[in-house]
Amino acid sequence: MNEFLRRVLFLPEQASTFAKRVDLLHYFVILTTFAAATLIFLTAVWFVVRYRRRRGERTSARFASPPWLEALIVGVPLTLFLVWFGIGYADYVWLRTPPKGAMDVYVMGKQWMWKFAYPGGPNGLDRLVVPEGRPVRLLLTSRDVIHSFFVPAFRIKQDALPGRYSETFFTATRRGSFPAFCAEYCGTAHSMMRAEVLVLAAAEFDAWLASQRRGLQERQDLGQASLSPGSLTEEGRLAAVRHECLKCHSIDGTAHIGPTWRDLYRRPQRLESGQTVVADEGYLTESMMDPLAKVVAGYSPVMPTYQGQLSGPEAAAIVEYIRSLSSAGPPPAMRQEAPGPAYEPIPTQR
Ligand code: HEC
Ligand SMILES: [Cu+2]
Repeated sequence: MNEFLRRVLFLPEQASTFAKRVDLLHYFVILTTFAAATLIFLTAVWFVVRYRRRRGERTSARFASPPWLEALIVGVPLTLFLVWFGIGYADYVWLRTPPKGAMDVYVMGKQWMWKFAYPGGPNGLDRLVVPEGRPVRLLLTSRDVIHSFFVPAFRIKQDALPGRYSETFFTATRRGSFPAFCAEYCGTAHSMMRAEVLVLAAAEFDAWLASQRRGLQERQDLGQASLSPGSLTEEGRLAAVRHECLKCHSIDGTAHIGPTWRDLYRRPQRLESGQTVVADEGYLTESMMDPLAKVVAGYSPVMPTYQGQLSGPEAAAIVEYIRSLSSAGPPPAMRQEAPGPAYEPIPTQR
């Protein structure tokens, strides 16, 4: 049934844990609306025939429907909408909540290519290699304009915005190669902004990752590549120095004119307004662009806005820098334009 409907509706393969759930809701909505539309059409035809005007007959002026009919007409659609909402909401929460322990991959959109970087290496263009059956969290950002990372077979689509991180996750259930697209018109070569998602068996993936890292290590030993030069973290530190953020912010835990950046990332922050927010990527970016939107409790609102002064990539780099200032050790950094190696061929043939 699932397979039949998938084909009839021209849906792509179902290659992630989301795909089937998303499709089931889709079938449910489309089948009920089809049925309702058909029913209404047939009723209309029946009425046209049954109640057509006959010679010498006078039409009745008014017809009042009984309350039970009114209740039915309101109740049935309302129930359906609420059921759809219920299923959709549960699925949405699932789709938006990456499980703990998911593997992180940084995704950067850039006119007109996708760049994928694994914490600790490697990085490469236009091919995302992932293991089957393990959750993968994508942290997306953009170097220039808004892009959107779309993998139809996984039923995921997530905007990549300049100057901030957005995230999404998936668990691939099928091995093979699946196309990924940019789903946000981003310029003349938008339609060429494609990538491949390659799903390998978990063991195969581990072997691939290890061999990629070994290659990286060898080149590093030879001085041809290194794991950290030109890292986003370092760029962020330089941008913070350049824009004199550190006049007001410390990185050692002491409060200054502004709050310290040490351990700021993911910290619940109490605001002047009495609310508490978690200092995630979105909050950090907003704090730079619109500092008065959320003022931290106990500080004067003296921070100037950096809207128009910090470029998108700079803001993203500073966020990465702040992320790295964690006592628990720096999170894996996304390398940006380091002359990293492109991926080597996959060890197995398929
Ligand atoms: C004139 C001093 C000053 C400068 C310069 C300054 N800030 Fe701030 N910043 C503050 C103050 C004060 C606050 C707390 C009040 C608020 O939230 O607006 C703050 C808050 C923040 C926050 C939220 C921190 C938290 O603990 O929730 C971030 C992020 C931030 N600043 C980033 C930056 C960046 C990035 C720069 C440089 C591009 C910068 N600031 C430059 C004074 C400054
Ligand atoms: Cu794009």
